[in-house]
Formats: sequence, C-alpha cells, structure tokens
Amino acid sequence: MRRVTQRKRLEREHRNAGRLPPGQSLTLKWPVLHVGRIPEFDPATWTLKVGGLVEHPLELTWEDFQALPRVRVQADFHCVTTWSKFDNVWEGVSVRTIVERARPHPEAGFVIQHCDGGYTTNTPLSDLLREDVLLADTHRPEPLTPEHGGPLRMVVPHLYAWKSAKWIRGLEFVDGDRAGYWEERGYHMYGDPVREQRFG
Ligand SMILES: Nc1nc2c(c(=O)[nH]1)N[C@H]1C(S)=C(S)[C@@H](COP(=O)(O)O)O[C@H]1N2
Ligand SMILES: [Mo]
Repeated sequence: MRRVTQRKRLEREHRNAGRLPPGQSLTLKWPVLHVGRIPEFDPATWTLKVGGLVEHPLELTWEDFQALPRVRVQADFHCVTTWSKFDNVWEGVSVRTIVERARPHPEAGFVIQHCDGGYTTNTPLSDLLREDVLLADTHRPEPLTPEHGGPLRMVVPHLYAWKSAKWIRGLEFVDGDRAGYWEERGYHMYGDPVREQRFG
C-alpha cells in the first residue's frame, strides 16, 4: 500500500492552492539556521538603536521596548534553502511603531538591520511598513528562544527569511540600497520568494 505522509499531503494542497512559493517544500519542524554563534542576552544592558537618516534617533532599553504597543501576526516563513514553515504566530512590536517615533527623513528609502554578532541585511523602508512586519520577541506560545533569535528578531513574512534578522540590535535608515551579509555574497538585494529572487 502506498503511504502518503501528512506532510506530503499538506505540501501538495498548499502548492495547488498557490500558497507554497515555487521551489519550496513544506516543513512541519522549525530548522535553526544562522552564521556564527548565538549571543548572550542581558536585559540590563541590551538596547535597540534606531539611527541614520532619522529626525529622532532612539536607543531603547529592553524595558522601553516592552512598554511599546504590541501586535500579533500569523504568517508563513520561507527560507532560501527551500524550506517553508507555515502559520507562525508572532508577537512583538510593529515596525510602524518604531518608525513613527524615529521619524525618518524623506530620503531614507532603505533600512539596514544590524544584529548582535555583526550580521546585517537590507530592505526598502516601504517593505518594513507593511502591517505584518514586526520586531518579534514571541513565537507563540513561547517567548522566542535564543536559537531562533531571542530576545528579539525582525519578521518580514513576504521576503525570504534571511531578511528576518535574528538578535536584532539596530535599524539604520539610509538613502540608498546597501548590501548586507548575504547580499554581499550573492543573494538577491530584495528576495521575493514568489518571484524566486534567490540570487542577485
Ligand atoms: N543574525 C542573523 N539573523 C539571521 C540569520 C543569521 O545568520 N544571522 N540567518 C537568516 C536565515 S538565512 C534564515 S533562514 C532565518 C532562520 O531563522 P530560524 O533559525 O529561526 O529558522 O534567520 C535569518 N536571520
Ligand atoms: Mo535562510
């Protein structure tokens, strides 16, 4: 008898429904993927810096960050190495909230995400202003674990997951697009999974 796994069945359904981007396969697990080591988190010294071309630079402590208004987002997650994990429920702070407070200059068209350990990635500012883009400290039902970017990571569901920086510590507003860690090594500057923008 032919045995079709639940994963395979789900994968076929989602592919037929157009929800699984081209070249992706469904995972029911959550792989851990990053370069370098997992940083230590000390809530007493942690800050999130928001700077570059902004009217009002910020340096938020963990306590400041926790006092911001919160959102919950359910979204899929697509890694360029071809796995997709569906229906993640993230909680945290909308990037819109940070942008409203920092007030970027009109020429600030791009944002560089800076991480503990030196990882960086670039996105147009307009992409970070989408309603489902957030700085997440929770992957429900649990707080975000260190291997998945805890205490805080970016989540940009509509772009490949390398644009969702783990252990984020800074947002730098700039006037031109500038390659980050993987973009410098040949990954696409934008990274849309629907158009399979894997490599630049
Ligand atoms: N700081 C940092 N963030 C990162 C990465 C990294 O190497 N360093 N890798 C990216 C890549 S390629 C992917 S697929 C996702 C993986 O997130 P996960 O380990 O929670 O599944 O994190 C992204 N964010
Ligand atoms: Mo990835």
